[in-house]
Amino acid sequence: MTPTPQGLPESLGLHSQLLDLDPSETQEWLESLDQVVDHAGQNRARYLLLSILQRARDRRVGVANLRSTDYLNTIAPDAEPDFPGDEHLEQRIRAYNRWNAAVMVHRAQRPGVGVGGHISTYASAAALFEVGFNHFFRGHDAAGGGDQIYFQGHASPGIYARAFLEGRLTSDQLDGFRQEFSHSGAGGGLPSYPHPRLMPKFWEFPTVSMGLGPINAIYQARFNRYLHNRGLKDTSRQRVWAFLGDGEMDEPESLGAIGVAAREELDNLTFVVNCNLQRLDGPVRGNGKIIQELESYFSGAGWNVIKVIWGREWDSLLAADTDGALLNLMNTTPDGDFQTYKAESGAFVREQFFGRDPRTVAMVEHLSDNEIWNLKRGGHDYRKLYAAYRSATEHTGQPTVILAKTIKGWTLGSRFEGRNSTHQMKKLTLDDLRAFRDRLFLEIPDASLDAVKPPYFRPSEGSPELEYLQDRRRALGGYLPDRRVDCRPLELPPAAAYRIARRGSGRQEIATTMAFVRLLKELMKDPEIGHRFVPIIPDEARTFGLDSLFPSKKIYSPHGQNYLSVDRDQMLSYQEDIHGVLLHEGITEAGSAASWTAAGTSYATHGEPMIPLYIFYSMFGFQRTGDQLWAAADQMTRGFLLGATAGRTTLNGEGLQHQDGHSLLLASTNPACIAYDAAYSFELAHITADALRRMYGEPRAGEDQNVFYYLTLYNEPTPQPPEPPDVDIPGILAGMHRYSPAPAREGPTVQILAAGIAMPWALEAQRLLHTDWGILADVWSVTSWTQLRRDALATDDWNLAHPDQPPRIPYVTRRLSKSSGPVIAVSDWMRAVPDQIAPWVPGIWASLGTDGFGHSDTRSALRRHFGVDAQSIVVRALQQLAGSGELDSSVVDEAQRTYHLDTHRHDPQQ
Ligand SMILES: Cc1ncc(C[n+]2csc(CCOP(=O)(O)OP(=O)(O)O)c2C)c(N)n1
Ligand SMILES: [Mg+2]
Repeated sequence: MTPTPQGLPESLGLHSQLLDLDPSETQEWLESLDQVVDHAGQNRARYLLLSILQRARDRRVGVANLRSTDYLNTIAPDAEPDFPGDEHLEQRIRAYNRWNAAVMVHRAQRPGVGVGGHISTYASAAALFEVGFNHFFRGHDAAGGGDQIYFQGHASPGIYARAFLEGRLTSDQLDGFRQEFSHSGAGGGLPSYPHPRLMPKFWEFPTVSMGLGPINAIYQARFNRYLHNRGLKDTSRQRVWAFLGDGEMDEPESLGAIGVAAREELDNLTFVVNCNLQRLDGPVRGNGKIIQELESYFSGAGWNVIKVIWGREWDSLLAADTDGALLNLMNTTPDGDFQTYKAESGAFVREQFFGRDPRTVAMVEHLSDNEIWNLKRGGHDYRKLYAAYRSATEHTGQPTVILAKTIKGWTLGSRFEGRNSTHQMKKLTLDDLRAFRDRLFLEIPDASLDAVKPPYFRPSEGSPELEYLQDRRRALGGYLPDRRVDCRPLELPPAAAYRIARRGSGRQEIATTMAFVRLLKELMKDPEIGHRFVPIIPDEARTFGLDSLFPSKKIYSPHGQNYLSVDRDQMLSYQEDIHGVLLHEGITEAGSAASWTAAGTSYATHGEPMIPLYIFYSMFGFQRTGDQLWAAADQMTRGFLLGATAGRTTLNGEGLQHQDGHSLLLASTNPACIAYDAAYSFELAHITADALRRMYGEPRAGEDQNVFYYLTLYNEPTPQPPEPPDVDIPGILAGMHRYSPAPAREGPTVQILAAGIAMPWALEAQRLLHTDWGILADVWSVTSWTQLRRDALATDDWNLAHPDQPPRIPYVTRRLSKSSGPVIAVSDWMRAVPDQIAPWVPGIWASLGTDGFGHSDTRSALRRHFGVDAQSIVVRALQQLAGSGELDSSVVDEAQRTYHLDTHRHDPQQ
């Protein structure tokens, strides 16, 4: 170290402000180190320092861990446990799976079908999965409940292949891979990837959108703890496994939540990263080392890291590496080279890898090229993997990541192994097939190696391999994946729970957000299901009034509250508790969406229906985490999404990035999402009651229970009217009800369709039309444009399919056909939201909306800017009447001038 001006060693920040209590002792230690370096060399010095660090760690001396270690297996050979299985039989089983997985994809590529699939990923991951299937993954029947396994999505052929060996899928079904409709054979086809919605008795966790598997697995493990800590279910024996790609780790979602897992000490979580060094196009880190990089990230975040880099063949070489020459090569060779070696030959590895140092050349002199070629990677060595999994499952206090080095396309032959194109290759030539069969030692005669339809291989029933495989799964609690839904309908809250919401707020002005929170508080008191509500909040509890739940429900924290809370004396103090109910996620919409998914699938995963309510700035929901919500739909999540601060003009002052005029449009694209845009508290009451009935009550024929609800909530306080005595509840649920009819008399009439916060504008327009222009108007509250559209689409489809029967009429058409006059729709959303129903609206249609970016200003200024305020509605209605000849067009001009709209016109989209 270079001395500083004061004569002290430069600290590199390691101990910059620590006092040296005994400088001469320090000096002695430093000199001893110098001596070792001078006389025994840097390698020896390094070894000694690492040993001292290890001892310091064992003795609990508070020194930071190294963030990366040598490019070696974490578990030393002499620390590996005995392997308890039958290695030979397991190797045979693996060979059958490898073959069937590849053949299945190959056959799906047959002429006339050509739907392909992925071969090389499973080929690299087979041992990673199989050591789990044979020794670790606990099925649903295991004592204490089973494990939850997130399989790498595009490795699905291998999972199907195993289910085939287990006798759960037929060869006919394998032939239906990626042909869900066109394959009419017994059992139909198989979806490409893990899609619970498409294969609901098999797949549990959708994973194929890269990055969502890792984050969802973390929050699943955390939710298991939550259930446990709240005393709802003993999940102490259940483990979450996530199998991930090394390329996949580039997704922000993959690494973005690893801190949560460490902070909450999720030792019920194991990540296994398949480090084949390749992604789709080429190397993951050609110039670097992905395993080392991931090691630093994970260990820096507080995970237990286990590297499985080298197979057992390397052990004796490393044992002979007295001066660290081999280690040096391992440490310094970039991944791009490691990839290339495995696409070449033993001679190439001798020359290009070992050949870089005369000492390593000598180390492998006694090995033939073939033997060098046979120096395997750790991720293909069953015993090394077993040791890693065992260590991970026994480790406490931290989640574990296993970084396993493999070869993409392993055993598929030189056209596949390590090639950049391997990810996209879907077919084997006859030569490939022959070589592959020989490599796997399969008893398939040459004659049956058909180039288009090579046979699947399944040993006879009763063979030692099948017996072994079945025994192992029996001992571990049954087959996986296996999605089961085993829960009874819930007893729903009585009508009384909704009384306050239906009564309105009297003269008090409250936003619908507050109205909903009040309703939620009532529902959470319900003795039957109150405890099942799981509010999920990314740091906006105070904005939405949910802080009122802090004292009674408390914020979940596995560590309780180990500090003196600053606001402990206040009514709504921030209270963390191990039994807390609220999931306060911090500022992470991605984490919240993952939590919501875990809670909303608890009815299946745990047989414990939970009712998650995730409340967020509506702008940061579908727009920011739309793909997660899509995956949640695949996983058949049930629950509530609450899009608070909805609308482009209602969130006071915030402007472009916050004001949401389009999330309802995005929500409409998710088929599992039922979206409502309620105006009033009483509407919310009926919608919520029906949502609970549908998702958690007795199933009804023809109604999918696997849906979730998106309710928009506004933050503008208005008086919440009481429910009208003759309220049209079916209308509220179907998507529209006539809230304020025109007085029963003759005269030009318009139909105003308004939604959410636009209702007060519409009612004001109704008044102005009448008082200023003598025009009548019916005002409808449209609670769901999307549900009206879906009904209309379904009706059209039915009519197309039943030409011989009287056509059915869509709900929206039916409701409006009895009313007279042009129709004008208005909402705080872009016009495409109401325009969803335009094709089915009888008569003249016009919509007003908030197209364009949001701006910062007062609500009234913004509404004028977008042309959606009461006066704008009036002018548009008059224009429609003029257009249909019911009014002179001069009235429109006059109205524009009266309301000063003539000077205000410009295109808000500019
Ligand atoms: C979000 C997302 N982006 C892109 C893809 C397309 N894709 C499928 S597999 C793949 C490469 C995966 O590489 P890696 O994670 O290393 O897995 P490997 O096949 O190498 O095991 C890509 C980019 C995807 N499935 N999801
Ligand atoms: Mg990869």
